[in-house]
Amino acid sequence: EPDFTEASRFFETLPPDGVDPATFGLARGRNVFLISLESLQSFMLDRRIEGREVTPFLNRLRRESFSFENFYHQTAQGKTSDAEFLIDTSLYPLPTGAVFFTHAQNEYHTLPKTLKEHGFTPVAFHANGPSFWNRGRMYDTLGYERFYSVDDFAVDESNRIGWGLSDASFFRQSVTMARGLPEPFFAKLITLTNHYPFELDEANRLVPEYTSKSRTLNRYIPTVRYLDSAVEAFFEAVKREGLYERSMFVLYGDHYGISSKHDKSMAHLLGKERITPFDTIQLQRVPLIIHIPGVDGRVMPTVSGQIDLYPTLLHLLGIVPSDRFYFGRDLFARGRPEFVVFRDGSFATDKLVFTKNACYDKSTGEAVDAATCEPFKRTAIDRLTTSDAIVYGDLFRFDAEPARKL
Ligand code: GP9
Ligand code: MN
Repeated sequence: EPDFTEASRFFETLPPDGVDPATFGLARGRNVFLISLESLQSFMLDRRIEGREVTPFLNRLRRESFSFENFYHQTAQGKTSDAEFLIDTSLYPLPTGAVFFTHAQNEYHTLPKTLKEHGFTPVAFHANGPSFWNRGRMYDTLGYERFYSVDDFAVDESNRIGWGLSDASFFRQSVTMARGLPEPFFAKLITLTNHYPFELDEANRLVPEYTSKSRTLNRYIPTVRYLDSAVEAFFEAVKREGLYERSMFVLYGDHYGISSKHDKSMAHLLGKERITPFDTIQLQRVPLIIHIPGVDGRVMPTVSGQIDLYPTLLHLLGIVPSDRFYFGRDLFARGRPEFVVFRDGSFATDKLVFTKNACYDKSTGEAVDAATCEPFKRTAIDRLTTSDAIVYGDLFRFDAEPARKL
């Protein structure tokens, strides 16, 4: 178990990010809309089901954005909240349980706190109660100035779907509230409609259900289509409120929506014979779309994960982090290693995937000699154990001077 000194030494051994001057500060001074797309997996993008596009708006948006094709979620049992933790702290979530519940009183170095130091107003919008995932407590710890929870939204029979407030109404009401914030603001918005069991009324069903043996997968298709239309309406609202040009938009999928229980139907949908452990890892890819109005984007093949967003967003905002206590790597950095570590010790590089004790060649999906993956195993484990020691031991409380320069 490393102590604080050893943990900080670990960070000191990480090579510095080779800052790309062409993208540094591209979104300087803009508001940030960080949008969690509930249960959205990348395999839905650019896909037609019975001839109909499932995510037409996101497909268009992607072409005018930095669109990451090999971006993976890294969550475990804490689901949505684990994704939030990865992004806000650039630490790994815990192997079991949800860190939002178990370590909400810890000291963390966070994105909202850093942005606040640079003049931003950090707030969160989510139409669920403050006790869900212990957000009420944890958002304080993470440094959000205000949490607009279900109590701040008008919810009635007309705008309720599945778990609660519909995404369309959630976005509309959130944008109105965001309009009154001191700028620049950092607004995290967490959607909800595309959540298991993927319920949707007839009126909101823009495409028919899929037809397979999995009712879950069948229902997922129209709720994903609905989420896409809600995001489109969100952008229209942002434009109407005059916030579009002076904002940056970061959209990410929080975690999978379709578990391995549905592999047979998933194979059917993907036109594959079966889903291998390699495919399962590749199915953990979720969208990451960074849209900066007025800036041409491009497709970004870099192998990456949610943990990388913290340094990436600071880079785009032109902010140099004042410490190096984070695991992520700026996704625009030069010479950045192509590497993503999953919570269970699985990992992916640009060429390999390691999972369930087998090593796969990414270009073929075939298992190869386990020794090929060996050099990365230690690094993956070191990261996870160092991160866990920080969380379990609340090690950042020993960092006397949070803004310490390394
Ligand atoms: C609930 C929402 C969904 O507030 O974040 O939680 P999940 O089950 O996806 O973690
Ligand atoms: Mn979720």
